[in-house]
Amino acid sequence: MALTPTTPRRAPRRGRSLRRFAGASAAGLTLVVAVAACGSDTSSSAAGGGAPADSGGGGNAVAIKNFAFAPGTLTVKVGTMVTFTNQDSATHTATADDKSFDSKNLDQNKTFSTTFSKAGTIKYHCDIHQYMTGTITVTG
Ligand SMILES: [Cu+2]
Repeated sequence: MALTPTTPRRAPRRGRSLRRFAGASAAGLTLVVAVAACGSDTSSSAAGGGAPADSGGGGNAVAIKNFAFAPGTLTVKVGTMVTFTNQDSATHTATADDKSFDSKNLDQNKTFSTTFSKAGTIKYHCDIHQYMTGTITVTG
């Protein structure tokens, strides 16, 4: 006899809590969809912004390729660091005619970086193949 009144009291409580749960999960789904939409927008705009920055950074790189410096003439601003990368299997150097910088021997895929702190025109060459020449113009 004592159990009979208890059962109907519990039943409505379960019903109410189920309805509350259903409402909460519907709201939760809406939030998940909104967050997912924001996430895809953010990643696509970030990828679009990254590409121009990367190509801009290529302006102070010199490749040593097919027994030549590329580009052969480079103009940079004072304080710019220039990186030479030897892409040949042959060893090369990037040596300033006035010896203001000298990479020494660069094997394949080795890099040498130097920073130009003074305005002027610097001619350079490969110490091993002296017909390989390049020019860096540093502007103030
Ligand atoms: Cu060389």
